[in-house]
Amino acid sequence: MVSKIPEFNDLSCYSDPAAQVARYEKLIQLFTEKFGKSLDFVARSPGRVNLIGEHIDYCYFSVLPMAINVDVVMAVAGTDDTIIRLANMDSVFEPREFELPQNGSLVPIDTTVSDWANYFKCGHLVAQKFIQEKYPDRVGKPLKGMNVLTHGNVPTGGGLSSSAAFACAASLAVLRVNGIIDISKDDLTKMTVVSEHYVGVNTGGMDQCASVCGEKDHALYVEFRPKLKATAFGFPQTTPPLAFLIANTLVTSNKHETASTNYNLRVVEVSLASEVLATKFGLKLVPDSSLSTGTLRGFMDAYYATQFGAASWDGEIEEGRKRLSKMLEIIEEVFTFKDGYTTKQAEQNMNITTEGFHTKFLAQFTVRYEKLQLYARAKHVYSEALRVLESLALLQSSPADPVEFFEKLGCLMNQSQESCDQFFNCSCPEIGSVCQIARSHGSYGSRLTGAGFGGSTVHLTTMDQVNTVKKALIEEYYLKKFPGITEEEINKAIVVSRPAVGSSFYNGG
Ligand code: NG1
Ligand code: MG
Repeated sequence: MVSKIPEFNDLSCYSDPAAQVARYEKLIQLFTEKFGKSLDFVARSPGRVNLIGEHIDYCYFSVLPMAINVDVVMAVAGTDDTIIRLANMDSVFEPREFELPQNGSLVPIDTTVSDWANYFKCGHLVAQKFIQEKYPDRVGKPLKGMNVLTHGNVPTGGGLSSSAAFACAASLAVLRVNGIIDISKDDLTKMTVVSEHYVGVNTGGMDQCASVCGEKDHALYVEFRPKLKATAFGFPQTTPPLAFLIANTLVTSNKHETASTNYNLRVVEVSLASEVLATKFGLKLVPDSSLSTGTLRGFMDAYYATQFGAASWDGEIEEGRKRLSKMLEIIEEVFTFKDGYTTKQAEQNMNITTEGFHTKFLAQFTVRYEKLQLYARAKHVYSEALRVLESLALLQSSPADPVEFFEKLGCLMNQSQESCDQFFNCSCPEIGSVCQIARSHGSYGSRLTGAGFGGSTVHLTTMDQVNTVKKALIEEYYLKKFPGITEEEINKAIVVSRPAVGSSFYNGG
């Protein structure tokens, strides 16, 4: 069944509708004041948090994120001209206005400037492409002009995908203003997955998928192979209900400055690991990553195809357990240098020349390293993929005892944190302290979320304990580490959320 983007005439898509009333009233009132006309509808899309499955999406192993209770809302009205007028309730983002090309070509984006309107433009661009592909008679004609007033409360720069939320809300608004009413989640996901590529960011797909497909009280099982797909799995309805607390360590890892030793180096190491494994077994991997090399998922499939004539793994849990456990055995044997490979050792283990090695692995991104941690990275990836499967199995098992469920899921989250720290080296001391404090004050499971090296953490707790965890983090982490931090700054750093509804329309007001 194709599921459609839901529409609401009230605020019941939120877990705290009452808290949203004032926000929506203000949005609607301000819209009318600004544009002298009432709005047609509100399009909204939420941020997301990854519950488990870190640094494995680019190896094409499935992940388990959920949409959260903070979102980007856009009050919208179509106009009779071809001008897009953008306003934002946050005064940091000044109003923007631009005219759509009269010949119907896609809206140009200047990626050399960092401007909030670019995120609207990339949402606009992918929506227009979709419209043109679906309705060829609309090629060559500009889309309609629109007035838009935005309000976003997804903290920016905290790993909660505020940019994906913004681009998804923008695409949704553009589609509806231009008469596309029945929008499937699948179509919106597919078009928005590439939207941020137009502002120069090579995102993977988990973020948009979670923002669009989120469902109340459900985690999303996001698969990347054989194709991008999100399936919602419900959390058990317990008393007390579960809650997720997301706490930003406020230690920023500047992704661009540190990429050469952090994110990009990890992408290179996992590709190298897959190639060393393939060489050992005489296999040739199909280029299947952003580096045009093999992936650890690709190796697993190739190994099973040649050894047992088996088809690619289709995601079935029992088969996944078996294959991933086998991978964990294989890496113990193949990677003899447990503490890392020099470039020379890596080359020898791949039968590749120094020149070939550089062109294939080091030319696209700058990376810096002393040793390549092939064993440790592969160990994290395969064990983390297995933990995602175990989490999914747990969600499907509808456990009778809620505490047992929380403890089991929490345990997997804690193991994920340990693996991120020990094997993927993407944690940091601050993440470690935040997790420790939370665990000793009512969190069942605590881990970093997103790329790590700083940034946000996620904690599994229950509604009745969430304030205890929050208080402990404020007293033992935020106030100690950042004396003089304001209440407002703390409130921005901590988000409490239950799994939320993804992209939707609001027609009330
Ligand atoms: P964050 O740090 O939340 O943006 C990044 C990647 C994800 C994934 C995680 C690690 C981007 C936009 N997202 O997430 O795709 O690889 O790191 O699991 O780079
Ligand atoms: Mg982003």
